[in-house]
Amino acid sequence: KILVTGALGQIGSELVMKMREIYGNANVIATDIRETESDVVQSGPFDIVDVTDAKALFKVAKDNRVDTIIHLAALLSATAENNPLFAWHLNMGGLVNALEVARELNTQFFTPSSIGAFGPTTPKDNTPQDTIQRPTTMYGVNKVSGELLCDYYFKKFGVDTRGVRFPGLISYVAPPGGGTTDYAVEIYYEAIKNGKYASFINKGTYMDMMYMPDALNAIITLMEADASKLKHRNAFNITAMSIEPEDIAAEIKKHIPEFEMTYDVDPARQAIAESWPNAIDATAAKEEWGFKAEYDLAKMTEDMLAKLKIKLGNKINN
Ligand code: VAH
Repeated sequence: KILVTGALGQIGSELVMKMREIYGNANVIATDIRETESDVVQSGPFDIVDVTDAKALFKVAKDNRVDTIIHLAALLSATAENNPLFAWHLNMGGLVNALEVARELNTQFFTPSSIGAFGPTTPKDNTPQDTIQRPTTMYGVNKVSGELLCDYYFKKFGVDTRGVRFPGLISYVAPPGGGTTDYAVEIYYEAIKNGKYASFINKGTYMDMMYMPDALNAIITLMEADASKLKHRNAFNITAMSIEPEDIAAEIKKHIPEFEMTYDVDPARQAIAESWPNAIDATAAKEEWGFKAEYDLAKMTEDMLAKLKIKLGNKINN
């Protein structure tokens, strides 16, 4: 049985549904800090759990006899930068509670890291799997600490911890919450709704990105990988594309020729973006567990626009 925290977030909303398809509805227990009208809540077990409440988290894991914990509950980069102390409390308090449950119940464990775990002194192009990690954001500090803590629980207590450094994730099911890469999601919604978008990240700012289906496959492939083949654990560089706002605008224009891109740069999120790599190297993930991405910018854009036309079209028509 699999316990997912942060199950109503951008990744959780889709990962829970995919895991229920694969492993059975009753075998994926979704939890989040609140309950909403959603497929996740309606299609299988759901509990309200605050991951900073160690006892509550342990109880839901023990009562359901889980053997795998997917820990997604966290604040993303921009939100964390606005509330750094709360971010430390939730991101690190939640993580150590989840790791303790994994240790006590001897479960497998996944939690994501991010390209945000790198900083201004990290090589920006072809960023190696093993390199300098001196992030300058609270989110980055949380992600590097999280990587080290997960490796520690593996080495010290034998907990089977695994993780990936996610690039910006693009999806149409649940909106991301407070990320720096969210411009790459908003642009598709605005292209459909208004035919124009003012990006808060400046032109020429390259970041790694990935379409959600590839992110979900990466989690499941890594968790099912042969442990003896893993030279790394927390966390693997993975990416599908390195793009800047103009690249997305140009691809959207192939479908919506009248689309207009402008810039209204947010200095705070621009500064975060500039502290991150342009393009990371995912060789270790490919070699150690067969990571591969199916969606490039063209394929992602085609799918995003088609799916959002349906999703937003329904709303506009009703
Ligand atoms: C964020 N979407 O922007 C997340 C992610 C690499 C970006 O960590 O904070």
